[in-house]
Amino acid sequence: MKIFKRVILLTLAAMLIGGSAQAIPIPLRGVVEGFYGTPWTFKDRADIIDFCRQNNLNSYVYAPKDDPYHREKWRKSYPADKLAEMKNLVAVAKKNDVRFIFAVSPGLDLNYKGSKGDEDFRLMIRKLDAMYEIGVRDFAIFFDDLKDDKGRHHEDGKLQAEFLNRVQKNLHERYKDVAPLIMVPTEYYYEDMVKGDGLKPYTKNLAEKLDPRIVVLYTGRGVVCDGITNEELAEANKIFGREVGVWWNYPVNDYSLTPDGNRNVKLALGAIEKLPTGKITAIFFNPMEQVQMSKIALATGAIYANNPATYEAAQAWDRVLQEQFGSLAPAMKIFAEHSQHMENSWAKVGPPDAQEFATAAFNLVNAWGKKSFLDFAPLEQEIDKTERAVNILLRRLPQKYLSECKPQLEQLKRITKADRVALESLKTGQLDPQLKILREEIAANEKQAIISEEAGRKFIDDVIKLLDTQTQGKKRK
Ligand code: 14T
Repeated sequence: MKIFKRVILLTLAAMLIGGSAQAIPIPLRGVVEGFYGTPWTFKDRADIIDFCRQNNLNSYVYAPKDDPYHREKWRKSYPADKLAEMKNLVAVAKKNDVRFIFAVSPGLDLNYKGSKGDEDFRLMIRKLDAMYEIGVRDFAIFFDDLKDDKGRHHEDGKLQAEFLNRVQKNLHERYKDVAPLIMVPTEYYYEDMVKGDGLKPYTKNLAEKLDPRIVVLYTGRGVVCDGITNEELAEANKIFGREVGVWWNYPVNDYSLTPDGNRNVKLALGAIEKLPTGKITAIFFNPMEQVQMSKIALATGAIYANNPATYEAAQAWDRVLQEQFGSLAPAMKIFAEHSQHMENSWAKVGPPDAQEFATAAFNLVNAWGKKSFLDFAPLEQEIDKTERAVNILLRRLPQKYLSECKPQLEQLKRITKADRVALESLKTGQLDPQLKILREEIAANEKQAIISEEAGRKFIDDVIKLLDTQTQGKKRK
C-alpha cells in the first residue's frame, strides 16, 4: 500500500514538473486547402501531404474554393485527367498515413425539397461515390460563405441537417469503412450564430436536427479572429451538442486585398497562437496560396495539435524556422517578424509585427514629441539588422521560397531604405524631400506586397507627419 502511494505521488510530482506529462494529440489534425484564389497544384498537394506526415499531422482536406468541381459546378463529375491526378494523390496520402478528406461545397444552388431535392441528393452521392472508387474514405460537405451582397443568407438549418443526415446514412449503409461526415455550417462563427441572447433559427435548427456523429467545424468568435479560448470552445460544443472541431484561418491570406482586388499581398509568417489548451476533437489549418511560405505557421500548428496543453508559440516558431531554413533561419526570422499580423475591418489574427522595431521607432518619435533626449541607436540597429537580413535572403534563399516572397522582401527593402532616410531627417531636424518620394514608391508597390504596416512603414509616416507639421509651424510664425 505504502509503495503504491509513493509511486502515485512520484508520478504526480513528475507530471507537475512537466517532464513526463503525456502528450494528448488532437485526434483529427491537419491542413484544409480551403482558400479563395488559385488552387494548389497536385504537386503542391503531394508535397503538403508529405509535410503532414513529417510533422505528425494526420489529415489533408481537399476544399479549394476556386476548383469549379468543388463548389460552383459541384454536380459535375471530375474529367478523367483530373480524376487520375486525384487518384494518385489519394494513393500518396495513403502511403503517408494521412487521411485524404474530400469536401464538396454545394450550397450555392443545392435543392433540398421535392424531386429536385432527390435529384441533387443523388448527384451528391454520385460525386462522393466516384471518390470512394479511387480510394477516398473521408468526406466533408461545406456550407460556408453563402451570404448575399446584403450580408444575409437564406439557408434553412433543418433542411441542411436532413440533407447531411441522409448522406451520412447512405454512405454508412453501403460502406463500412467510411469515417463520420464532416461539415461546416453556413453560420460558422460564433458572432453569426447568435442574436441578442439566443441562437439564430438557422443554427438552432441545424444543431437540433444534425446527426450527432457528424463533425461540425467552426472558426471561433469571427471568421478570422484573435484566438479561441477553452471557454469559447466549450460554448460552441454546447451549442452544437457535440465536440466541435476548429477550422483555423491562419496563415490563410486570401482576404489580404489591395483596393483593386489583388489577393495574398501580405504573407502570414508567424506562429499559430491563442488556441484552446484543453480537449479538442479536430483542427484544420487553412493555409496561403503560397504553399512553401505556409509551412512556417503550419509546422507550428502541428506542434500545437500534437500537444495543445504545453504549446508555446515563440519556442515553436524558433524551432520551426531552424528546421526549415537552417543557416538562413536568423535572417528568415527577422523577415518573418515583419509579416505575422493580419488585420482588416472584420479580421484580426497573428502576433504583432516586429515589436522590437516598432518599440524602438515609437520611443524615438515619442522622445521627439516631448523634446527630450533622442537616442537613435536602438532604431538604427533594427534598421541595419533588417536590411542585412533582407539582402541575405534575396541573395541566398532557394528559388522555391523566393518565388513566393520576393515582392515582400523587396517591399521590406524599400521600407528600410526609407526608414533610414526618415531617421536621418530626425537627426538633422529637416525633412529630406526624398522621403516622400520613397513613401510613394512604397504605396505604389502595395499592389504586390504589404509588410510591416505598424513597424517599418509606420515610422516613415510618423516622421513625415512630425517634420511636416514642424515646417508648417515655422512657416506660420
Ligand atoms: F469555411 C469556413 F470556415 C471559412 O473560413 N470559409 C471561408 C474560407 O474559405 C476563407 O479562406 C476564409 C478566409 O478568408 O474565410 C471564409 O471566407 C470568407 C468569409 C468572410 F466573412 C471570405 C470573406 C468574408 F468576408
